[in-house]
Amino acid sequence: MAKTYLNLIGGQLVAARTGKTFSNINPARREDVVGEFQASGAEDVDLAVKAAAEAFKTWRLTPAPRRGEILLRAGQLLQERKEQYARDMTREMGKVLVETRGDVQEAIDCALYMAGEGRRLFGHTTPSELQNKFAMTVRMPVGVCGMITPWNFPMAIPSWKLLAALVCGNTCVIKPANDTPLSTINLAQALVDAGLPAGVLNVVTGSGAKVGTALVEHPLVRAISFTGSSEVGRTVGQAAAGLYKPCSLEMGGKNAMIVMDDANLDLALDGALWGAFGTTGQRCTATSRIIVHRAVAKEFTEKLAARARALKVGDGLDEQVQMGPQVNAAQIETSTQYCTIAREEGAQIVTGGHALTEGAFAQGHFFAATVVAGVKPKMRIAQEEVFGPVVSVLECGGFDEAIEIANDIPYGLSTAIYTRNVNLAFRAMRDLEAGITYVNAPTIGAEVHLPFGGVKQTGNGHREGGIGAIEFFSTWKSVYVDYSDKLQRAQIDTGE
Ligand code: UN1
Repeated sequence: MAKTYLNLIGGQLVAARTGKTFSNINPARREDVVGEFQASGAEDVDLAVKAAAEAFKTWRLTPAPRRGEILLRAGQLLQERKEQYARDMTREMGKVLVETRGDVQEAIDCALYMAGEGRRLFGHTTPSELQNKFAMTVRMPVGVCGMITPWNFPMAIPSWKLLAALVCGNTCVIKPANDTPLSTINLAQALVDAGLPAGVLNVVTGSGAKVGTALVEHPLVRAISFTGSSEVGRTVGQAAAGLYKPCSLEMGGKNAMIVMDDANLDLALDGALWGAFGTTGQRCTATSRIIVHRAVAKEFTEKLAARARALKVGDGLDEQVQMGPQVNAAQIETSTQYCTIAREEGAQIVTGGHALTEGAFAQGHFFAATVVAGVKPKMRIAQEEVFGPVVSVLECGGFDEAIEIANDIPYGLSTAIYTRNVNLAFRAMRDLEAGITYVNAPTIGAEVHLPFGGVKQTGNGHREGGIGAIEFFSTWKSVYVDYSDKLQRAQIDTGE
């Protein structure tokens, strides 16, 4: 019998008022039920938000360095529990153990960074235009924050949002993805064990339509942070806009790696393989287009296909396995459809292009590592996010054309260029329209202390990670202190 997990509301583990649960299934072995989780509804969200609003009264007054110390302790607990939490994550999400260890590590890194932020949270002092008057800015918490998080980084992404929000003095209600609720519950457990007071963090599991919507719309929720598809993000953003709520959206990508003719080709191949097939291609930063200089395209494509074919696919809990399953049947369906679309558009599937269903693969949701060649910039396979192990190779005649192709998409998250020409590297850093650019490294692998996010349909101008997240989860207050003992009028008493 699989274990039943409960919501965390006001410091208590409680069942959903709906009385319903849903099963969390291991995508590598469907008969393995990771657990039963609460299929919550609007009433559960209401209770959680009210608990968070109550806890805000004292949490906002807790000195930020004290808040940071709790995060530091949580980071230490995550370190101690890293292996168990990584295994839980591979079981519910599918990605291989080295990667789920990395996912937990990202939460640890974030905890250490945000713990330090408890002793910074810097504002400014600035001269007043009047005599005997003092001016400064201070960061204030926003209030109760609602978070909606995806399944591909089940602990890292919740940590980016929660830990930044918490150190700033906010209280939180988080709705994790239905495919991966356990990793968020594990993160919450570490925070609770580290001493986070009751109600400061609340976890409500369930569907986006019921729990997500109720969270966005709840009048006591003051800010929303969402990571997921551009389609859902638009709905979340529209709802939040109608309620005048600050809303951070981090969404899709169609990330390009440019490989110039002077590149170290073996290095570029290593990068392409990791960027395209790491996390089974299910990262918003995944390398999904490789724009290769014509002079090296044939050699590069052949070698990439050979490397892709040689990848060991299987259950991520097996240390020998290099690429795990996709997270669920719907993702397999999407990958399959995009391979059909690519064929119909006239591109060639060089390797892969289909689900893996033989033998042990039949028990899970596996898809072959896929390389598509002969892709033209305007094809759907070159424009739309697949979120699976499917990478397109496009040819270019030179640097300017490469940049043009790279930018000719609706998204702008991550980009990369492989070249040994320092001038081209700097031009790429300047000209690629994206929130992130890598030189001689693949499109994945952002570190927590740098701003994370993108332009165009990838985001709505906010950033996660480090100081970017602090900006979103705090609000500025400008404070003026007049110690002249007389009425001084700004803009009027100019001293002339
Ligand atoms: C995501 O794909 O949604 O930069 C996040 C990276 C990871 C985070 C990815 N650190 O690839």
